[in-house]
Amino acid sequence: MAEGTAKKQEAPAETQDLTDGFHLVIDALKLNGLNTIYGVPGIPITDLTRMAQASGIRVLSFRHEQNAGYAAAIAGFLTKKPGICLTVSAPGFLNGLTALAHATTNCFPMILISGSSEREIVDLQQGDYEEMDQLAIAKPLCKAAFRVLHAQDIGIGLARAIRAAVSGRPGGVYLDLPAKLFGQVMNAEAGRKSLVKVIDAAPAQIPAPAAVERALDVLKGAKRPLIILGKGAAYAQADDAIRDFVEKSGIPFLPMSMAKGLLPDTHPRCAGAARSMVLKDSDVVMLIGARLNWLLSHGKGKTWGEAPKKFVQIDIEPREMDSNVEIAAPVVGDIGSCVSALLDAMGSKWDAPPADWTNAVKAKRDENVAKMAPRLMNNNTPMDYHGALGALRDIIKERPDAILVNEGANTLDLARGIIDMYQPRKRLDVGTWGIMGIGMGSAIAAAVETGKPVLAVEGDSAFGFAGMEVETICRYKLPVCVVVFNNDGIYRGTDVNTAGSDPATTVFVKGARYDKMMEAFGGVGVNATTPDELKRAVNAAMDSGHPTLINAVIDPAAGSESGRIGNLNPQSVLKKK
Ligand code: ADP
Ligand code: TZD
Ligand code: MG
Repeated sequence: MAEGTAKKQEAPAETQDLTDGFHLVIDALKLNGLNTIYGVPGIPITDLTRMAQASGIRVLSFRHEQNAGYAAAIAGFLTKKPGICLTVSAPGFLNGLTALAHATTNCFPMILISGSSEREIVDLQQGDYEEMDQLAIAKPLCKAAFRVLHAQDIGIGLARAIRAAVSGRPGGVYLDLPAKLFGQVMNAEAGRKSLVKVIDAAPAQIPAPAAVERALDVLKGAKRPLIILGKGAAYAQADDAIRDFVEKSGIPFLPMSMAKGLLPDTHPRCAGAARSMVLKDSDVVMLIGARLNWLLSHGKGKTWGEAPKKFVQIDIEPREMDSNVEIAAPVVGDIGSCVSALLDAMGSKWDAPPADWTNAVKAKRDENVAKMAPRLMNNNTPMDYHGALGALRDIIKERPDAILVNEGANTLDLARGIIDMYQPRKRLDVGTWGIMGIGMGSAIAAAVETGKPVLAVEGDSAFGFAGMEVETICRYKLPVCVVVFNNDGIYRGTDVNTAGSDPATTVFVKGARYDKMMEAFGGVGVNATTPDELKRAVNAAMDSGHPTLINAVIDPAAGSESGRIGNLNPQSVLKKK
């Protein structure tokens, strides 16, 4: 009561030219164009969320910090500005930390700002409310971590966080703000002067001319060249230069999952549907913003075949070179600058790759597309993945500016192959870790940051990691259509536990109706049992922009263990068949 009354009173004249930690944090964010916060309120940041909202910052209040963190991470990917996630101390901080580590792993710029307890008590381990040495815990899991103890350092603290997040290889940054900081008062004018507007936060990194020449020499010597576009290329927003380079060089390109759409999957040079062949048979491979990690079988082994390879790699991180295999021509710099420099140095005349190679790639691709086509047209009930995804594929073709969010195992791997993308940064998925649970946070951030309709295609298990955020989607009235591929479980819904009455570990309640979850919060729920029903329901959702969840009933026997990566499962020689 007393607190409420005090707040309503006019500030005394002598305090009117004062500011405090709350206001300085908000002013510093706004000064740097950071106008959206994803988070969960509570001690000590509840008032910060209120005051931020009052100041015009959009504050998206989630049901769990991990989802707010995933939203911030993908906002960073979409905008090239650090996505901001705001949490309370200890448990809220830890809930956000998975997302911060995910952002760092994926090279997405993000800042996790967490309130924390009093240093004096934390350092003496005297048991404060939600006590935890958060800075120390965050450090190994992010690109940089900072703590601000004095209100006059808030501007510098945020400037350091922004630069660390977006410069060089982007990543996650932790900013620790102890409770006491928010109430610290200082002269308003001095406060204003202490803020920093970060100039040129991610400076261009121009490649050395010799590196550019070396790369072109290697490409010129190629008989069967291939370009691999990764999500770093999507992030770089150098879309025109990349298209020009692919088209001028005439080299077939293979998009990694989140680089799909950088050039349309239907582009004549796209080798997406001939992936196995181009990886095996190519002789020179140029990586643009893609790492030779597990997703590319580390650049060696069966996937890459017998043909000797030479690699050209464009990356902003010099230490990425030779991480898995020798890189014959490293080009270190930002992708926009590197690709422009390559285009300039290519001059007006550039010989296309040998026609027997480009024709062979095209033939393989056409063959695979034709093989797949009839499966995508089936109208089976219960649906299989191909029938259901065939319907969604048509929808994205008709609505190429919609954003596709995708997670699951079979639901992910098959959708990636089946749904063509036509525009850059329209496909958001599980990223480098293959993490489940990113879907709802990604969908919310995609809708908020772009204003475009979002289609989230979710395995039933994947959806469950963050299902409660359908309330958030309804509360903010976001144009998100969630399709849950409900096959009663993880990979398949058919496992049986023969040892007792408990269900098998991979199966869920049979016949569950996820659509009812959306209805509980005022959204639209639909149960779809055929591809036609599914298509109608998604089109209606995307036309109306109303939050919608479609429970797509998928044959529990249709999937395979771990989708396309079953080979990564360790096998016990003692396992009973
Ligand atoms: P994918 O999973 O799609 O193969 P990765 O996440 O493995 O992609 O690789 C992305 C790479 O892009 C990282 O090595 C990162 O350093 C690099 N990168 C990110 N942004 C830029 C940029 N603006 N310029 C150059 N390289 C970048
Ligand atoms: N936990 C986290 C955070 N990430 C993970 N990747 C997993 C667990 C393990 N996992 C996968 O790799 S896929 C998956 C799990 C639990 C779910 C697959 O089931 P689904 O998709 O229903 O989402 P399908 O269509 O049934 O294959
Ligand atoms: Mg499933």
